[in-house]
Amino acid sequence: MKVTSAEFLKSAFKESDWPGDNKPEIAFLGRSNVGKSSLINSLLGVRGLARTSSTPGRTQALNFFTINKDFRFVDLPGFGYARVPRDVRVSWGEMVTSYLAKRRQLVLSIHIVDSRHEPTQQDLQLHEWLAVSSKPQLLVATKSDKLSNNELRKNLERIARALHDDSVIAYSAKTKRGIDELWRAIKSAIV
Ligand SMILES: Nc1nc2c(ncn2[C@@H]2O[C@H](COP(=O)(O)OP(=O)(O)OP(=O)(O)O)[C@@H](O)[C@H]2O)c(=O)[nH]1
Ligand SMILES: [Mg+2]
Repeated sequence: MKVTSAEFLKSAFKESDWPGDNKPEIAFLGRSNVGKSSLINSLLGVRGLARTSSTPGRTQALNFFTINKDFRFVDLPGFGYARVPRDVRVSWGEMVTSYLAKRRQLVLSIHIVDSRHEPTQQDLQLHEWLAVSSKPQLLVATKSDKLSNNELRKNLERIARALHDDSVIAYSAKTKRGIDELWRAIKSAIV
């Protein structure tokens, strides 16, 4: 995919802020600090478009980006950051589940996990929400550059087993491993 333009559109804190037109949307979900924003930036080849931070749990809104004036990426808030206050955590769940359940523009959800770690209870829960939303979903294991090939292979098997999904794509925002495969999946979702 040739990216000719990538623009930040808006942050949405509530449903009435979601964009109203019919452009298809690809959602990026996962644990706080897992590398969602880095993955978006690396896919688009734009540094710093989606904000990356070393302070996890910062992003508490849905962030919409318009790509090629044609479709959108949606960077969803990360979950599982312990220091987020309880009421914020509750609204996180509501924000994400209502987006997944209601958003008719959503054509593909990309669930991002850390290739180094066993999926958490919340990853399992997210995986179930995605299954319930009955829209296409894709599992991506990022930060693969931090593992040897042997470790990566073992961990991919473990992730596939834990989430009952054996089509997991190994990715790295640093080396761009997996970028072609990921773009292929996105392209076929938006046509
Ligand atoms: N080595 C390596 N580091 C990565 C990769 N992806 C992300 N990181 C690092 O991991 C940290 C978190 O990345 P973010 O992209 O901000 O993660 P996030 O999921 O958007 O975090 P929140 O928005 O806080 O939920 C940053 O320090 C990134 O530089 C990767 O593929 N390889
Ligand atoms: Mg982020």
